[in-house]
Amino acid sequence: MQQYKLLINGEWTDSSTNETFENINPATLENLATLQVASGDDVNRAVKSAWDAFPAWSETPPPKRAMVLFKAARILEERKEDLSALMTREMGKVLAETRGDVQEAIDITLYAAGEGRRMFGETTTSELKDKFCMTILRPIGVIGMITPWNFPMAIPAWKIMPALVAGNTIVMKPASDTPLLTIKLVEVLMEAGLPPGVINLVFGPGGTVGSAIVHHPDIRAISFTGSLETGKWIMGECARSMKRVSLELGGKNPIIIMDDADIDLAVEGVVWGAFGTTGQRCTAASRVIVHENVKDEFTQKLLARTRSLKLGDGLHPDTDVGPVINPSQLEKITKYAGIGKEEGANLLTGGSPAKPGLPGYFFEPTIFTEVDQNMRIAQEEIFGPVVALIPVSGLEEAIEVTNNTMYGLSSSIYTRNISHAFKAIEKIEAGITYINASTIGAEVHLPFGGVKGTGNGFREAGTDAIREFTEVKAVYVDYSGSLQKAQID
Ligand code: UN1
Repeated sequence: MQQYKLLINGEWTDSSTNETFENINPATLENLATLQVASGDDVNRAVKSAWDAFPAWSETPPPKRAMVLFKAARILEERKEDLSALMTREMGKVLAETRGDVQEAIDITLYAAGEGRRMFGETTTSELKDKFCMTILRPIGVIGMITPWNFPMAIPAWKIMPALVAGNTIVMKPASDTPLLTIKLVEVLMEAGLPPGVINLVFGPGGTVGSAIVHHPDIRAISFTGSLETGKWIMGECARSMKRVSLELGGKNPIIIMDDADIDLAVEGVVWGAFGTTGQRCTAASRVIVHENVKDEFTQKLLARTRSLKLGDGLHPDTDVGPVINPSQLEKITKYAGIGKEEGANLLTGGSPAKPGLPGYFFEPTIFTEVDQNMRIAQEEIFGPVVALIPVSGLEEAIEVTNNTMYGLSSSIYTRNISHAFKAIEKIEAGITYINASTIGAEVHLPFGGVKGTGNGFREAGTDAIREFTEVKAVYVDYSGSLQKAQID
């Protein structure tokens, strides 16, 4: 059994605790590896190592930093199959999706590498003669990153790659359920020539290791993807030390189905959005807001498709839906199925844990119908294969229901009416709106993030990728040779 130590200054070094934790396959309960738990002192060492590496890395020209990423992308492409299979074993989702996760990591690596030659500022005029004005992008310093388990490689890569090109150094704590894929990603970067100390990895619980990162006085910014609850806590803690923080939190993502929609297409979109990744995406479709004129046809077709889904080990080619990540998630999803019943929603199918011949953590794909928009199952993020169908009588009501949530990440409308589509684009409060496509599958060259409780205004990937990890400096060059005074008549 492989045991992983902490990565500090380019070396795998023993933690100062004697504690370890296990990395478990959620389908088979096979133990894949053990990992050492970091202490506060270990986090201090990691932060020191990141600062020691900072001067040389931040002074390396961005196009040169980017060359490490181009090389890393090539290595990731060569290893895509092996990494995907390992990810399915570690995280559970089916092989087609773990290939997608690795591909997304490759895409952002190439995209961020390209940004090495596009770190544009602005140039502008001055209100004074013989004076030149511009902005430049500067690295922030040491960044603390805390990542979730549902995209074990793509989400760490969304953060790491732009931060590196921008010249920062990193202390990262990957999710305790899926550290292996982050380790593999960082190993690839080191093979590609990343200098020691530029990325440091520490492992262990959020309550101790995550907290030590959040509270560390020498970490300048935190980038976190995870739950709203933890995000709020991090933001509050960072306020005390004026630490910059970017948050990507939950979603309660709607699909609106109008009575002019292609119903078969909409059914495929809902199945993919609600049950793909076993519903464990922050972009997962968890509310279906369906026009009453097509409700019955849609519901029947959705039920038939849902019943045809096969649960199992994601490595098996026949499996459609893999396990959920761990026992506490299984318990949470089971609890929500109970809440839905108590609230008076109609449980159409599913609602219970499943045992598809494997000992792992499976839950039946679940549909509730006749859901009221204010029920807890229509408001709270369940993060499992559970979808709530809410009937509405028209577009206006559909948009009202859509926006009746504390979140605002992804959203979708199925309609053949162009004016419905554009009204939805305009009125839906969300960071992402899809027309005639599901809520999942954002591409890396567009900004990713959401409004309201989903985040704090930052976007990852896309044209904002570098912005998340840089400070803007305004520069004034006065070549008049005399004292010129702006704003003074
Ligand atoms: C997430 O669930 O946290 O758009 C990220 C998507 C993926 C990323 C999801 N590209 O569904």
